[in-house]
Amino acid sequence: MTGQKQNRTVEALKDDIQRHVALTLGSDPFPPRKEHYYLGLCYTVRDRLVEKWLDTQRSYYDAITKRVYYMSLEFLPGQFLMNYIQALGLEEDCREAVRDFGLDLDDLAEEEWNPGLGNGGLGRLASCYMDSMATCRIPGYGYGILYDYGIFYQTIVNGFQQEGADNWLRQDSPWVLRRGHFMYPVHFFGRSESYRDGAGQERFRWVDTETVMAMACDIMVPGHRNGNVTNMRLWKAISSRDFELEHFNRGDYIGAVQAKVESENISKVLYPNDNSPVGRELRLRQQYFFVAATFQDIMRRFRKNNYSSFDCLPEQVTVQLNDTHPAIGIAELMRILVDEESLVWERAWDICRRTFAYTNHTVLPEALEVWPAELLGRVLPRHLQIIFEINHHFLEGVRRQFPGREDLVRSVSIIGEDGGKHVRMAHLAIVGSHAVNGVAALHSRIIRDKLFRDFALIMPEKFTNVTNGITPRRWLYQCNPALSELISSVIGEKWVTDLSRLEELAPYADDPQFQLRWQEVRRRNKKLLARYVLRKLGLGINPSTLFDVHIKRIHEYKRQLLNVLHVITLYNRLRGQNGQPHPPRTVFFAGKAAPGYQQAKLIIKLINSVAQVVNADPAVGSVLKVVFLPNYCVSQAERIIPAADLSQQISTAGMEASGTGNMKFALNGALTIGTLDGANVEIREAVGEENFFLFGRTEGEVETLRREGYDPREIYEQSLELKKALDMIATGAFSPEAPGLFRPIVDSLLSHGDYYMMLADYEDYIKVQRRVEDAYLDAAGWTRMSILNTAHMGMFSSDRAVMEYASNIWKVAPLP
Ligand code: AZC
Repeated sequence: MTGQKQNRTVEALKDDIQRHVALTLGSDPFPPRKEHYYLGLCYTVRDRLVEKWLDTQRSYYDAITKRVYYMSLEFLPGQFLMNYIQALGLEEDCREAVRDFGLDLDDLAEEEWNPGLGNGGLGRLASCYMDSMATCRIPGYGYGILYDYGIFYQTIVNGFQQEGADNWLRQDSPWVLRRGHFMYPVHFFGRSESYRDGAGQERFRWVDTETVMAMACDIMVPGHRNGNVTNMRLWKAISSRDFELEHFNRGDYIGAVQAKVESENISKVLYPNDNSPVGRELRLRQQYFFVAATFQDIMRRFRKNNYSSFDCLPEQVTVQLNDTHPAIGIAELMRILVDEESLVWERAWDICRRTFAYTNHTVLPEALEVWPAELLGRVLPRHLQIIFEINHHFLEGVRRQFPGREDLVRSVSIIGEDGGKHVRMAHLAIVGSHAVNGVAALHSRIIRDKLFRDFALIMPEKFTNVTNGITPRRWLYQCNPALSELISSVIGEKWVTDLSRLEELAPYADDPQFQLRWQEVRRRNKKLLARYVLRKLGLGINPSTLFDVHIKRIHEYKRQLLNVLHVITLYNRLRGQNGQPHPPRTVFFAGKAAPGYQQAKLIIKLINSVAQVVNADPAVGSVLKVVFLPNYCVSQAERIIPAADLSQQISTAGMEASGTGNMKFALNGALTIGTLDGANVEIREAVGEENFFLFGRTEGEVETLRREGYDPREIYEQSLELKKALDMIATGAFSPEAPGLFRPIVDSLLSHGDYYMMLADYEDYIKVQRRVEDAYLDAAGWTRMSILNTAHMGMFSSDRAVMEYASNIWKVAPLP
């Protein structure tokens, strides 16, 4: 940009910021105050996006194109301001504009709260895909719920997790545009009534319902410097006016207000469970609420497009189900087509199946959603009836295809019988979709060959894989400016929208000059993280130590406990002072535990207790430090990942569907210590096995061991170091104030069968950790591996993933 033009851009930004501070916020622009100027800047940036957003929406209508509806009960977008500014290419101008007011852009950006509208990987994936759809110009929308309370705010009190309310909308967010004119009624309860239509046909209608209104709230998602802006539409529950009036007419004023409050509870709070559903009525109502509102929006657009018949719905609409949470949509679309539009069942079913596709995100049996038929039938009586009918037609087909195979019929039935009749949502999703995908090659294979084996027998053509991806914009360009600049200085900036270009870095891996610059950037990032830790925890850490990082939800299958066992083992070795010395290391943990998951919460306490003992022991001094960073969220990940040397991806093989944190670390030049699980398998193939620290049993070995009988006690008895570590936990070495506190943890390993096979993988893990240390001592060798990790991560871009969905599943092309 020429100096003069830039000057004009900066002046215009400054004028707008001050105008918004004065006229939008009603605040005095002088003296400039951070909170006001932050919002002033937000509105200024928003103005510039809105125009492009309107253009984009108009272009969809002009093209009468097929649209993608990405339905997800969770999104984790992270902070918006910098993302928007960078997407618009306005970073330098904004920096200068606020500098002229004596403010710093990064400081202002920190004012923003994280919208915690998701739990973990599943929600973050949805947001990466939104970013990629916008950047790749795939016409699509995200649909979900605008929770008043996002994932709880985590503090650590005396080592224990404490949950606080995350009232992120207390001060209205400048990014949420409320659309009071897009309101749809959503019905619940009542009953299904049969009647005869004009032709004497038996039909059904859903009557005597209670109604809640769904109000559209939109958030813009811009593509990277391409003028394209997509929409994420989140529904907020508003009480329906009719509902209130009914009460008023009966003179029941308090009752009317109470009913209003209760109906608005639907979008109040996100369920804070990751990989473990809770079968509560409110949760089912949330699911149907957002599904029903979304389908009214889909139908409104479809009708506007001069449709000739519903048969062309699948040519204009494709719905991706992000796990089974929106799967009730299959019954809802059938209800719309059959009850409201009077289509015959077979025709409606054909349309329905061609419209939906389902992504599975977990094989953990306890994480597969089921709804008691009684509950579903009470909240959604007509839908339960439709599900029974879907099942009836489906099972008839199975019986025709596989005569005499009642075992098969029972296993694939949408209705499960043991422990009371229940609806298996994954079965409904598979039967009602034309494509079913897992999220990494290994995971998709497990789905096809094990979890849903019987379905794969009946409908093999449905099963496919789309390996997850992450957006290079947030997860490199935005979170790691120093590394981005270094990369761009040698290969240009095209990698930001074409990540495969990182391959061009590979020839620099052995270049001593480039290595020095790479090391310098990494050192700088580590210093920044050390400063953050000091600020947050008052704990001084040494940036020249090996930064060993394990950040993700706390879950037994993710095996934070195995990591703790290594930490204790290392601690004991350091105190024993025998053998080879160890390079200094700082072990970072961060993550939330579901509030009802006792074992996970106890693991958090254990980490903090071990940290307390280790960090205070002069015998280990600065050679080992342990840090638990409270309130893990997207913004915290953006700070930690660029500073990590070692990425812990150590789930029990076969249990982590994909993982996406693993990709973020490797992209930023961390080396992975990991099992052959989820996308680790493909990451290792991509970066080269010599640049990846592999350990542990394979998925097949885990299965064999489990089948043939696994005795963790035998391992415990045989390994001195392991025995010592576990005995210390069991006898209160880390909890002298309550010696029995961690007993349940040791019991889960020694008395309850160690389901996650921590002990089975312990020895190998410790060994490979030793190899990590040796490798780290060779700075040039490590740097080489680090560069090669980044260079080979191109295929893990969410742009690649979204384009695979687009061509293989959605059958949509990017807009020109
Ligand atoms: C998660 C998986 O555990 C994780 O491996 C994957 O990377 C992520 O989805 C995105 O695909 N699954 C869930 O969170 N699943 C549920 C049902 O909570």
